[in-house]
Amino acid sequence: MALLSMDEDVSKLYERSGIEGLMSISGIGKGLAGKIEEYIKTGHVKKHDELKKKYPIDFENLTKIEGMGAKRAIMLYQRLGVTDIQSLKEAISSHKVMSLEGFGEKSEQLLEKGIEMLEGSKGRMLLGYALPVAESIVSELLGSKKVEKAIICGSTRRMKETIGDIDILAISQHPEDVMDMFAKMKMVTSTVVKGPTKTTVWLDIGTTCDLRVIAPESFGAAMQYFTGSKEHNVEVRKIAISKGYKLNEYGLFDKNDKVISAIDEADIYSRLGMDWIEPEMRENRGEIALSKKHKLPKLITLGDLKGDLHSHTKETDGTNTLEEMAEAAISHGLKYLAVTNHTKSLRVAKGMDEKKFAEFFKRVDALNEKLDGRLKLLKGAEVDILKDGSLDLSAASLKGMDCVVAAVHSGFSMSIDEMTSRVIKAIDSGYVDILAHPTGRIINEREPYAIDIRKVAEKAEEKGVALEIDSYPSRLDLNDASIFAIRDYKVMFSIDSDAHNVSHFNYLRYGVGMARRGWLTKDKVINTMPAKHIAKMLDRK
Ligand code: DGT
Ligand code: CA
Ligand code: CA
Repeated sequence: MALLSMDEDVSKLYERSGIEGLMSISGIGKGLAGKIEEYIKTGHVKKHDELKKKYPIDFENLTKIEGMGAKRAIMLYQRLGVTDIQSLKEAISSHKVMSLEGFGEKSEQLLEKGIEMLEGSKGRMLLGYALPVAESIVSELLGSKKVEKAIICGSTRRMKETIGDIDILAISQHPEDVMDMFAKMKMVTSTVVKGPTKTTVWLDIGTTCDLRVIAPESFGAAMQYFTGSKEHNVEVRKIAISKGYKLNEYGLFDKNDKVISAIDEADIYSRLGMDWIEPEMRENRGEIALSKKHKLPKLITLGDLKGDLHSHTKETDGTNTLEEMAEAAISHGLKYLAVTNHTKSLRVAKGMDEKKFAEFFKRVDALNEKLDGRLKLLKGAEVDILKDGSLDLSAASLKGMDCVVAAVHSGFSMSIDEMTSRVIKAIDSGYVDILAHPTGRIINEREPYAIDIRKVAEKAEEKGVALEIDSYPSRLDLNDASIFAIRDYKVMFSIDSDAHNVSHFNYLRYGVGMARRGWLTKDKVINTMPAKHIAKMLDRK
């Protein structure tokens, strides 16, 4: 997981910074770093090879289940003969796992859930992996003289958190040449079907991509159709029918099949008496009625973000220095950055204590002077919300900070009431500015913990605490559905990168995507505020 979320090849990191570099990755300690070093040098890990020889166990897939490490896999093999996911499922359904020492009923249920998550996730890929690849396919297509236009459609254009496949639309007078070129791109591993209008290929990232080539006059209609969602399209088509028209991927036609509109997407909506609808809103959640009444909200855009209020450095589980993170934030056009390292309870992330924060903040002050207004660094922490709802740093330490981000990192399996009170107690403390990744889910890996987000939003509203939209591709937390549910509350949001690396500021667009899917406008998001006002905004006393 930690390795997957890195944008840099681990071997490059190793070349540059050796075993220390490896250990700077979140969740990787000395033992694991040693094994990675061994793998980079020799292409093998002796311990792993030995284990594989000794036990006929499908470690690779079994350890993808949450809560399942090699040790447990071996134990399950020795006691129950479990070798793979199928045999584990059988052992679970006959309740053999819960009777084992060290397992119990709860861990049996957790394993069962873990398997469901793993299997349910099959085929749906994180937007954060798919979108950059879709963009590089589009730019390669556009690089060819034979392609007039190319655009991403489908769930990727709608910025859904996960995508089933990538859909791309292109205009060309030479469809066959374009399909040939597409099938030969370096990210393509095999071709599923190839025709002059539609080609489907497998990509090396593990998903498929549909390319459709259409005539120029149908571009708008095809865009509208292939952007979806299906549910949205069904409603739009009903409106067309009610006006005596026909709408399909080729255009909007009258009853004599005469084309009314086809080349331009906005014009098609307009001919139906509607305003053009942002792709992120096309989910049939009420956008069609608003569009007819010309009352669509003006959604927040990436360009509206002026700063980032959640980031990490090498001092805890980030991979870059404070100076490097500051420069990266500047190059992403940000005017302020809160540096919010982990606190002491989070040992896996080398969490810091009060003294370490004080020392670190001296460096932040010094760098702020040097930056001379190019970027304003805010002194902060991502403070752990402990099981009893108290915060993992002293009041004095928290009081001195510009931006306190609070988060749950442990004790996930509480009841909804317990978890809601725990988080509300933290919000009530008066020291918190932002509640980070409020549901704790990791897409395809960990379910959100049980929490009453409406109650949390009410308390956050009362105390002036913002709810985070964490932009990390595997988090996207709050997600679009939660944002949508509380969009009319007065509570404010903060769209943060949670950057652990200089490249992670690129993630902000995924958080913005969630916000847009939840219909948020710029005035609901605190970090759209200019640098000179943010300190006051965050000043909670
Ligand atoms: P995905 O790939 O599961 O993340 O979701 P989409 O929305 O990208 O779905 P996909 O790839 O099956 O199809 C792309 C778009 O094409 C979809 O959003 C709407 C349109 N579409 C596909 N099949 C149908 C259909 O049977 N009826 C209608 N109205 N639209 C369709
Ligand atoms: Ca798709
Ligand atoms: Ca598709």
